[in-house]
Amino acid sequence: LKEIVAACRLRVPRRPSWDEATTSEQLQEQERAHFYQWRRELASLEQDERLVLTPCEKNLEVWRQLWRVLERSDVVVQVVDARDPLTYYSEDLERYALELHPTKRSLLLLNKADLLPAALRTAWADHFDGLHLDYAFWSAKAGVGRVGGQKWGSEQLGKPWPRLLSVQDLKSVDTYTQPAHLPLPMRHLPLRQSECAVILQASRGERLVVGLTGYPNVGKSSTINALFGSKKTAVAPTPGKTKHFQTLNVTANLCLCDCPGLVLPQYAHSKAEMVAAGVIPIDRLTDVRAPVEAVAQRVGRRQLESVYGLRLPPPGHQEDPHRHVPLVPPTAIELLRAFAYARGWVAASGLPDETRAGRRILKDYVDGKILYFKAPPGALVDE
Ligand SMILES: Nc1nc2c(ncn2[C@@H]2O[C@H](COP(=O)(O)OP(=O)(O)OP(=O)(O)O)[C@@H](O)[C@H]2O)c(=O)[nH]1
Ligand SMILES: [Mg+2]
Repeated sequence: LKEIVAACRLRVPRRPSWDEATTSEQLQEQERAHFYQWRRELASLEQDERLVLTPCEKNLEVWRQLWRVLERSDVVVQVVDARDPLTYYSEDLERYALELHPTKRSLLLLNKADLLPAALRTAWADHFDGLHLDYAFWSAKAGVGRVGGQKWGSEQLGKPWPRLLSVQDLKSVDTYTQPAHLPLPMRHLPLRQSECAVILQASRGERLVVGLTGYPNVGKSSTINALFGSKKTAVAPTPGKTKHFQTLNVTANLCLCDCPGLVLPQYAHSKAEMVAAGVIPIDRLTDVRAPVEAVAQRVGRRQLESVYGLRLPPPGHQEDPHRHVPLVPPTAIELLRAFAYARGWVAASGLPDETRAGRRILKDYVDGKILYFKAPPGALVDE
């Protein structure tokens, strides 16, 4: 109950309202005051040890970037990592967009869908259908989607009207029985051409502005590059690559806006889980054990042994009677030492280089070399 009560206060900070009469100095000052008030509230929540908050963005400049992107976007796309969408999804961001203007549309883009097995895509599609959210599965890495054997991507977007796929198009395709034809099964892409026109009219803009927002490292910049079919904005395997928002014209009446990634205020299970979620830069980590333990528990013994060709020590049942089940995950120390040893990585101390091993494992996890995905709450998905 306490968490629910507190969750009401866990909001994306709003930009204070302004009009033509507000000078830029006044606005800056109000923003600062407002923002520090928000941080104080957050800090008071954090004092309660029972609540673990995500290490959310504390820099006003980065929030200012988000505010600008939200204000100018007709369609606010929240990009999330399809392997674990709920960790990256913020309902409050959608609410905020609507507060800014009732015609703003939100879309959930489940990126990195290439790393998600079809059964889980179906399960998540059911989940988001149930919530009546507009969503689409997508993979920036695969670059383009295919519908009915037809490529779509920059060519379609390059036409005078943005052709974000219609529901009609998708109905004609059985996304789940043609995996060879359809490397990116999508079930639902909600923006029809006619809808785009309506949104544009309502916002009285000249161009449809589509803003890509979301956590760091989820693939916002990659998505933009994939849509353009060329490198327009820098991409990196570490979070925090994009520092300033960038507006890119696709056509005379469609424009994409790349926003820096922000960790939004939410409850997390632990900081280790956030590292595993790829939103904290791995190279700056000093303690790799806790996040590696989280990863080991997620991906399991068998996969670690087969991907890395390792032989992990069998669970030591003296320490813990529950650990002699054969598939019990290794501890972080067991995994790190076996990994460093197998690669001959030795630290200055002469011991196995756990930090180097840990960073490598965490990067492989974030990059999808070792696989993990979550099923929607309550879903029964065959193992
Ligand atoms: N497997 C897979 N990897 C992806 C996909 N999209 C992006 N990536 C990888 O994810 C990492 C982050 O991509 P970016 O596009 O820089 O992410 P971003 O959201 O712009 O990140 P910030 O600028 O830090 O907010 C890169 O290593 C990409 O190659 C995808 O669809 N599938
Ligand atoms: Mg980026």
